[in-house]
Amino acid sequence: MDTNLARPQTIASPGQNSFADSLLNGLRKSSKEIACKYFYDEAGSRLFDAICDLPEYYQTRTEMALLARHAAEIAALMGDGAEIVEFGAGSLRKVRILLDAARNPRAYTPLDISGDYLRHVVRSLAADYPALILRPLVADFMLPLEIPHLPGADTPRAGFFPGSTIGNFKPDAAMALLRRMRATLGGGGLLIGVDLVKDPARLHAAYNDAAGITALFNKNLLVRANRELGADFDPDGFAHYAPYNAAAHRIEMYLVSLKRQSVTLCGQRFEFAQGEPVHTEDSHKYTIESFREMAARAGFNPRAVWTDQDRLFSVHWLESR
Ligand code: AVJ
Repeated sequence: MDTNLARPQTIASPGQNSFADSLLNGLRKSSKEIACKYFYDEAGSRLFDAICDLPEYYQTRTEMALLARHAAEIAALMGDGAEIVEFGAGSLRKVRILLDAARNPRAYTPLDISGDYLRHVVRSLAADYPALILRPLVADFMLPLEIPHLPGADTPRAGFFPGSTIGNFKPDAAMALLRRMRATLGGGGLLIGVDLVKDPARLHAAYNDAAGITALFNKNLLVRANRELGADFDPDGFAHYAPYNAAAHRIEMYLVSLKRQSVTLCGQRFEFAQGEPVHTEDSHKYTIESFREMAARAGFNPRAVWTDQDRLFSVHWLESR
């Protein structure tokens, strides 16, 4: 392994949109909101891992089973000697399935806004894949992004965006993101996991688990603001509320103020009425057809799609055309 390439390199400045700026802006709006990307500090990432193991949360285990079952076919579509580019802090368990099946993968390039997370990725993969070039890049994949080419012969790129993270974006933004990914991949394909429209009761249960882990995950935004920014949120003064909006095909997550209260953050006071919602996340669901249509509008050629027997989740291989 080339150790020069293993140190996370910063290729965009993710610092501009800090938690403090984003939170202040979101709470000043007439409909208050907190951006969902701030869920994932250390405690939040641990809570998300616990969500993935919940009996009600079918997504992670269904996607992993699809990747494992179709790994050989996926590897053939990715081609020989590819550079696998992962968008965002993915799960190492998922990428290992790909790396183990891939044909002579040349490089693994994880993009993330957290250098700490990337160092952890490199540490855990380097020993098991000695021939693989590890290219951790600190970058915000929401911004247009040009990844320098690896030295030597042209290496085909294969994108990886699992976990239905695409669902966090409204359809227009999701399409714009797909377009940017397509540009970054420079002719390479994209393997992407997408959660599917299904019985609302099943969706509701997945975001309102009996053990209350999703509620803790949601409230961790407030706990994080208290710890990192010295805010004085009372997490018990807010309720986790996650209804399924069937017309918009999405779970919407909120923290609802249980009383009239005020919170001080960075020297500013924010008032919350009793019953006032703070929007924290959207999780859009697609049909296989509606997702393929969106991918086509983003300039991809939707090729293979895999789903489970119960049609809970889908994994798509999109080619650049
Ligand atoms: C990681 C964005 C796919 O939307 O299901 C889980 C995050 N939020 N439970 C999702 C999440 C509440 C998750 N994604």
